[in-house]
Amino acid sequence: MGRAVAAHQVEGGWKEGGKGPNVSDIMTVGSHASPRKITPVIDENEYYPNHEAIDFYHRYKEDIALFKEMGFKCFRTSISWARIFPQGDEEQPNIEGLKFYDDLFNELLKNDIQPVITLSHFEMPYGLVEKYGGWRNRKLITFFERFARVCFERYHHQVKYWMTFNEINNQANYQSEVSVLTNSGILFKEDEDKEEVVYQASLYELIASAKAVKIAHEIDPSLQVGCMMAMTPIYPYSCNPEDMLKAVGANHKRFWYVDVHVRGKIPGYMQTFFKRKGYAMDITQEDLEALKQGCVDYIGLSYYMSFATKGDGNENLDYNEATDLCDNPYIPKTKWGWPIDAKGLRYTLNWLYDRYQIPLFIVENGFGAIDVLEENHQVHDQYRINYLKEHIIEMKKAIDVDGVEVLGYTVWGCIDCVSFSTGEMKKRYGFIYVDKNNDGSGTLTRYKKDSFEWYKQVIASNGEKL
Ligand code: BGP
Repeated sequence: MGRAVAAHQVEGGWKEGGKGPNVSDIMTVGSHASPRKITPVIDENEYYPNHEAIDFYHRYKEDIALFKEMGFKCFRTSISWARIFPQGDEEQPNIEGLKFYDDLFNELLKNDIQPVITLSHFEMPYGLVEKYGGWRNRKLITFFERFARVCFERYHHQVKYWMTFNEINNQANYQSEVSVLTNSGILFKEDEDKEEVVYQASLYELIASAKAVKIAHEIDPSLQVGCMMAMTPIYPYSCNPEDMLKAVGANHKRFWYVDVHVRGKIPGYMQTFFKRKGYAMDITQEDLEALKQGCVDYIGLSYYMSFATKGDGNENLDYNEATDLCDNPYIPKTKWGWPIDAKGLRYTLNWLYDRYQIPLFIVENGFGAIDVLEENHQVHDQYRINYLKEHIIEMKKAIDVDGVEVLGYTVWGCIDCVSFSTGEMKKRYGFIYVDKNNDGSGTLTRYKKDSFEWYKQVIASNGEKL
């Protein structure tokens, strides 16, 4: 048991150690009501939360001491691709960037905390967007392979558990410009078919992921490389067969990525979909072979919520994430409109394990809330404890009753960090409060929340004492 973060949401130091700008560095602060702005050129009048984030780049030793105190067994973060290849297309890596992660991983191991690492967690060098158009360009496969090889060679003694792309399926919502930019480095052109562009980029990423898995196993057969899915199961609104079928189609569109990662081939329902839409996907025999040879060892997943959908008579079971979801009357929502459904975690673990029969690793789950720092520097976040407790109970049922194989559980945001979707600091997940506000003000001092002591005993009892 442990916790998780991502490089761009905690590190800051956006220009330090030779790092180049990455896609999250050009996004401003938004809110649930208004999305983050994407500014291809840095605008001096805007505030960019990821530039300093919570300054983990300079304070990681202090933070790891707190993780140790909580008893973390593992800690998930990512490697900032732009620290290693500042523009993305260099032949040689940036040594100072590599050195930063040597030190970070050593510090974790010194404290008996195993690093669990994602290669690309919603970030990539912005140079790859400007020069190549991001993952719309096949050349990215080679750049990613190079990045992956450098990381596996350098860190394979320190890191055993890896993931290739964070929530690769988040771009199934291709209407969200933030999701598309952070997943695949794409800025849309006017009048292009967004869906087609995103599916092609996804295919290139899946090929790159498979090649990375193969490279990892060649370098060190003991490495475990997983994929990482945003698992938001889509329930049928009712037992009406129309709703049931619509949900089948919706889950296909959201989770076809897992089929490719685990089974090493493009599922039939996607092949017929591409044909029907007239999408001429660029995929060669060699690519298909690469997919077969790069099946993942485990499925990493985030679980925050479930969705629901209603049938609409569409014979092709087409699904559009922006328009085809409906409210589920049985479950409440957070302030940011995220449905809270602990039983959905048990459902998801069963669904995945029945289908793929390989180990699962819950690498994100958590509760984003507005916390209040009291005058005595306490934060009473019982709501977070309740949320996590309910989810851990359901995870245990999936393991003990349903026989699902779960490798681990890392809660999102051990320490408050920049929200991915809105860029806000006030959407907090941590057990450790960071004094920093949405406009960047604050001392960056760390304070323990009530959930800190609670999670400490959860880890110590391996989930027995909740
Ligand atoms: C996941 C991402 C994380 C993270 C988390 C919480 O989708 O992998 O990077 O931020 O969600 O989301 P948010 O920060 O938008 O509340």
